[in-house]
Amino acid sequence: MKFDIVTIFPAMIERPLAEGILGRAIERGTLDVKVRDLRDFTTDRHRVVDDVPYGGGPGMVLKPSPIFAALDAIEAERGRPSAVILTSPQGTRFTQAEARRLSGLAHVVLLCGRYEGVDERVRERVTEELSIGDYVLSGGELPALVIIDAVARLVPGVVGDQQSVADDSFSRGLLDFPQFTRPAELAPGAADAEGRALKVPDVLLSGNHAAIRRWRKREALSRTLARRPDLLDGAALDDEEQEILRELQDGRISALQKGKAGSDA
Ligand code: 9D3
Repeated sequence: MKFDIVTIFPAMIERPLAEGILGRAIERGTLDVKVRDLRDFTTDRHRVVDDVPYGGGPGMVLKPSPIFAALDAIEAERGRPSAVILTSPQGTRFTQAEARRLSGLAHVVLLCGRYEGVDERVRERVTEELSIGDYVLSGGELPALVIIDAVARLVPGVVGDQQSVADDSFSRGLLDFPQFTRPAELAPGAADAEGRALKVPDVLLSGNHAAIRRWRKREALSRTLARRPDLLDGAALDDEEQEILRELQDGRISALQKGKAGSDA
């Protein structure tokens, strides 16, 4: 899959992309990512990319011409992209479903917004406008990295273990179950705030794979019920999971009737 990222801060994008799973996929050629410095598409001596807003007001606006020139250069060099995405606080919310949809495209251009915004005429060339959430960032570079990371790991061959992609909590619609690694007991005598020993649950050491599977389902469901009940509406649950969920919900209701709060465990 091909990506082009247009930004006034190429260094903000380049280093993170060279690391980890994406870095390896780029080395192998599974992903083809080009980062474009918007200033390279200016024609004036000072390489100016922004200007004051017509009508007055605070802040600066990204000029349209360098952006049009960058998009023309990308198309000339790499062909017509499948999508041109503008990152902006006005965008629709980027979700796992959006990531899945974009991962099926051959060539995606990401335009990183900055300052108070971009000249409205740029939207002529934009096919979608995406926000990553309701918080104020200083520009679209981190959102572009978030989008490329979430999309690229769904591209076949990018993540080594496709099973881990398929099992992913958000693709399944549940939060993850708790994970443990060695040692089975921490610093003999060590205890958590409630005085419990910092021990790995016995079931995980039992070798009883059916019991382990059921424990993990229960933990994932109980966490999701406690922390993100909104996710349960869209979750694809098998028969066993539906049964466990009903048990948990019943437990919660009877706990409330006894005047206790529902517990996470
Ligand atoms: C809606 C906020 N605007 C009110 C005047 C000002 C403004 C704030 C921050 C304009 C641009 C920005 C820079 N942010 C992004 O470019 C951005 C963003 C974000 O801030 N939050 C979540 N997703 C995104 S995607 C791009």
